[in-house]
Amino acid sequence: MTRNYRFTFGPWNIGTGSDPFGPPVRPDLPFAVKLREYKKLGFDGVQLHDDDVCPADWNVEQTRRGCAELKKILVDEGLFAEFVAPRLWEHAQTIDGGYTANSEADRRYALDRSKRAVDIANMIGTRDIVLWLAREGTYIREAKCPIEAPRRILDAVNMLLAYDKNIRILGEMKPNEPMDQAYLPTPGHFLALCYKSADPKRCGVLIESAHSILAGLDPSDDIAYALFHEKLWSVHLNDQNGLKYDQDKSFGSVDLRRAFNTVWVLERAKYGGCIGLDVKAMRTTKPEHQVKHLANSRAIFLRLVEVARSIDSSKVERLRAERDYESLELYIVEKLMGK
Ligand code: GLO
Ligand code: MG
Repeated sequence: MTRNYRFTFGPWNIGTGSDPFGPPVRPDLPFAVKLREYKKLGFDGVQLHDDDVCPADWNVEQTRRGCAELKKILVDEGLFAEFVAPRLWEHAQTIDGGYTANSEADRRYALDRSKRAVDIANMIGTRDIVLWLAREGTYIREAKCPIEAPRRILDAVNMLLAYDKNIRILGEMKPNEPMDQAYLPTPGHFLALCYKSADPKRCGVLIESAHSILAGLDPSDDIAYALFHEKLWSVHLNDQNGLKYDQDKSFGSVDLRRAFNTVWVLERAKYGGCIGLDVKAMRTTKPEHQVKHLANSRAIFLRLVEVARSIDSSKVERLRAERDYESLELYIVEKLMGK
């Protein structure tokens, strides 16, 4: 059952519970300790920011050593690195964004740091670079030129594609938070940019459920659209209770039918990428339970795979042909209720 799917998450998915209104409520686990949890939880690979691997201000030699050390730990633990994402939202030079910052010096910083993320990816053995364009947007519309902004993002993508002829770029789009309005707010926007890039074959998307929901879209339809383009190269599955801050709730915990449709479309398409679970523990979670949200999300995913595999597709086709969507709905809901 599990053999088709490889599960991944990032070190940020085991957290201290701090939020904008309060300090940590759980101890901050060292990265090496987090890495020991992966296999125990049934996960196969690690998603990484550049500075999860080593600090962003390390020189070439220090970076090379940092990468070699992490690579060795990954090999020892039997894990692989899924992707590297340049963290372009915490440094002082990314206050106004990375690629779309108004300051030329700040844009240069973002480009240099992204190239370094490619070097890190090569050293730890992955060809996938994820761009979550956190601060590429505005708080007020007048702050930046919305025609120039996508051009700057495209130039950055092209620069990375030219810098390394092997890497792939995966856009992870999100409509808001931290910005009021993000540029390229949905996977559809980024897919259009892929086709304008210097090498469309190496440009695709990572789709996160919560981000689609925040954009008012259904994650399974967003995922299906990227599958149609053969550009769904990773996912961040989680859940989201309505239009508010990005919650990263456990997969399927809010809307089981929405989660089922996500799994069902991945199953039908024989999706071969990783199942990333970008989930956060509740702030109320005790330290001894702080990885349960990961185990639970994986378990819910696998349970929904079983449900998807138990669907009688000829029955679905017959009900579609008869336009009997009332019966089709009851059939699916009863499946979800264990019948
Ligand atoms: C935030 C994003 C973020 C990314 C991560 C890797 O909303 O989901 O957690 O997934 O930085 O790109
Ligand atoms: Mg994410």
